[in-house]
Amino acid sequence: MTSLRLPIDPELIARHNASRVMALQDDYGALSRALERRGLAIDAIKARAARLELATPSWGTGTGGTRFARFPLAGEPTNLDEKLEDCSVVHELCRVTPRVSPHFPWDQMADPQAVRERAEQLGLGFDAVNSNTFQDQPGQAQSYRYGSLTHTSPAVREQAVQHNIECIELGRVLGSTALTVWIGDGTNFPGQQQFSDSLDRYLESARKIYAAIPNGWHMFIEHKLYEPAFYSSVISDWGTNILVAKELGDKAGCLIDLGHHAPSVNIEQIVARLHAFGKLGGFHFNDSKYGDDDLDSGSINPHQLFLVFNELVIAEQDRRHGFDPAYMIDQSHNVTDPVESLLSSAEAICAAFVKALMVDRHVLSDYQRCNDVLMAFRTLRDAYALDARPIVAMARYEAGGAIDPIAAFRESGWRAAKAAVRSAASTAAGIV
Ligand code: LRH
Ligand code: MN
Repeated sequence: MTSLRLPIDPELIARHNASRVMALQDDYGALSRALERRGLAIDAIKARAARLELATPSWGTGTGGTRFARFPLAGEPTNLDEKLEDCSVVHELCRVTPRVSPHFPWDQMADPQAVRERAEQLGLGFDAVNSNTFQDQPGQAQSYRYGSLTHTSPAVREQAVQHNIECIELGRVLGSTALTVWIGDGTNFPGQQQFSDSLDRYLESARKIYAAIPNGWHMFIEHKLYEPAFYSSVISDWGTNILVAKELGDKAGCLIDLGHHAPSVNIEQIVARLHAFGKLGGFHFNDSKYGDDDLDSGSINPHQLFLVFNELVIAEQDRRHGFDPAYMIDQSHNVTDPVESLLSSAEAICAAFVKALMVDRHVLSDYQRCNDVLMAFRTLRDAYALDARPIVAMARYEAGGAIDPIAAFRESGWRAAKAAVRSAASTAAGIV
């Protein structure tokens, strides 16, 4: 077993917590009394919250950009090892992000076994691996200009299938148990492609990838309404996604990226539907106001995040075909320190989950049964209005994390220290 060498001095976290624990215990006590009045036990909620695990996106540790520009941050990671270091800082401070989701070839590695051991040294494991057939790599034989798994050329499709199989092989060594397949395939003009032929080609390719999925693994299909295609996307919505996942087999599940839907789509209902049919594979948490903005989770619409977790709490209590969704963050940090955004997002996701755990489900189902519409709504809103932070912070504190992770990160001087030793990042435009 590799010996643990965490990046932030545990002494710093202990000092940080020592000056904050009294206030936390006071807030926790007050919330405990408020929940007791509702017949809810705070420690049971805290215990469930403490088991929540999120995966950080390796690509989220660097500053992201748009097609217009990217503004690098001094001291941001410039290679895989530095990305893992920053993911370790996030987990050490918040204690809910024990795994990293890598993206290939962005995280290309010569020795995956050595990377696995390095990650273990940093207290990390690996979550779903992500393939990339939405960009052409230097020296690539076939171009993905007109698509990848759905391209009209068998040679292009085969190249894309082989890339996904290579990702699985890397993932096996890293200890991952899932492959996420998102493709940008689609059209910009009516008539550019035949919708059904494109989907037929997708299924032909996806079946080849599915055949290479090891036992105990999952294949997550990620749908997206638009971008980079702006007229039609082959896997555009949850409907196409669930049909494809059912076609492929039990190891296939649907991945919901919160930013991949048209504005005002009821995403929480999609969660309930996918769960009802045993195809709720996982999530890419982020937030958005307009398109796939990849903003920090809970930063724009925290109520939607609460409603999504409300459905997840219901699903966990009504397991039907089983319940084991993968929770991953997928964001692009254009104007904040990526570590701070990941810490802030982890906090928002935990808080949404805790608020959903604070719903008085007995009272709610009584009001639903007798169609007391307003009281049913108010029962949900009452939980949303409670302050989840004392439970999130207490669970984090008891797990050895920082009571205020962002303050602790700033107290550590991590970014300035890394700016002194890491090389300057490129200014190339694009999300990573
Ligand atoms: C596509 C997406 C996908 C990743 C990429 C970085 O928009 O959400 O999950 O491969 O972002
Ligand atoms: Mn995504």
